[in-house]
Amino acid sequence: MAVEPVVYGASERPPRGDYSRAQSDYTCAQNWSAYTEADHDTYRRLYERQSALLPGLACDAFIDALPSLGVRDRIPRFEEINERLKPATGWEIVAVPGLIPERPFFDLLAHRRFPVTDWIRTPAEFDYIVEPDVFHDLFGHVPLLFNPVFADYVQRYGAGGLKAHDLGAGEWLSRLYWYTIEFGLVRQSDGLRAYGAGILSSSSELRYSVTSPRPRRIALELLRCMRTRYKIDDFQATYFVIDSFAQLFEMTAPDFAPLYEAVRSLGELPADASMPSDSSITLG
Ligand code: HBI
Ligand code: FE
Repeated sequence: MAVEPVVYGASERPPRGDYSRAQSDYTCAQNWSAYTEADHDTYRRLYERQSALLPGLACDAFIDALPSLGVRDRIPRFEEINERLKPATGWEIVAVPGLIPERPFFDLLAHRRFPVTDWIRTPAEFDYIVEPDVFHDLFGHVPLLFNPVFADYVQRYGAGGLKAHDLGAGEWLSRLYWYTIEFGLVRQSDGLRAYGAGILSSSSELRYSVTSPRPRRIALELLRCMRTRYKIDDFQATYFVIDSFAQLFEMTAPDFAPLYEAVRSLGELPADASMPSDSSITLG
């Protein structure tokens, strides 16, 4: 799943999805009865194919949490998931018509409300869709919100995003989102595994990200990550690797303002950059 987190002004037309039904915080109702049999069938087939690919490629925490989504043969009702998610980590999922502007996005995360696109791709888009749909968001993002440490990281990320936005550093913080929450890898005792939603919901990038010798894999370092542009329409050229969600959470404890100054003065790097200070992670 390669999707450019769209950061657009309020004046530009939002992408796919009818935003007139959204409230001022961009949330809308999940009109579950509007899904067609074809929609439910698409979800079921995507879930079936993707869940079969997980062993040895997805991180243990994701595999353990996936059953928390509940039904797998149709698109779940969001309130059914929230009945389990709220008591688990204080999070709830809210329906949105699609990608939303940066600030409201950060604000939702900061308040433990994860925006889940409510429409699903057409059967013709089964293998590839540009923007996140309900399968990407539910299957890719929601299971790890049941993991307390990761759930705390996402909330802290949202709070940091609000500050970043006000400092004009939203784009740099969106790189941290991209290289962790969307395309992050974690080193387990039995090898590299994916935890990023963009990888976990992709039938092709999942295997590629943890087995291909082509991409760079480097230990996550915040400044390096925030300097590094990402690719939106292809597999990542670089994957950033953590040792645990606890490490990720601790790394993001300090105030980011000094980091933004460093990004500003050092400038950005291409997605396939290789720096002498990189700590490369080898396969196997
Ligand atoms: N909106 N619905 C939705 N989902 C996202 O993942 C998302 C978004 N808007 C902006 C965005 N992601 C990125 O720019 C974040 O890095 C802020
Ligand atoms: Fe996503």
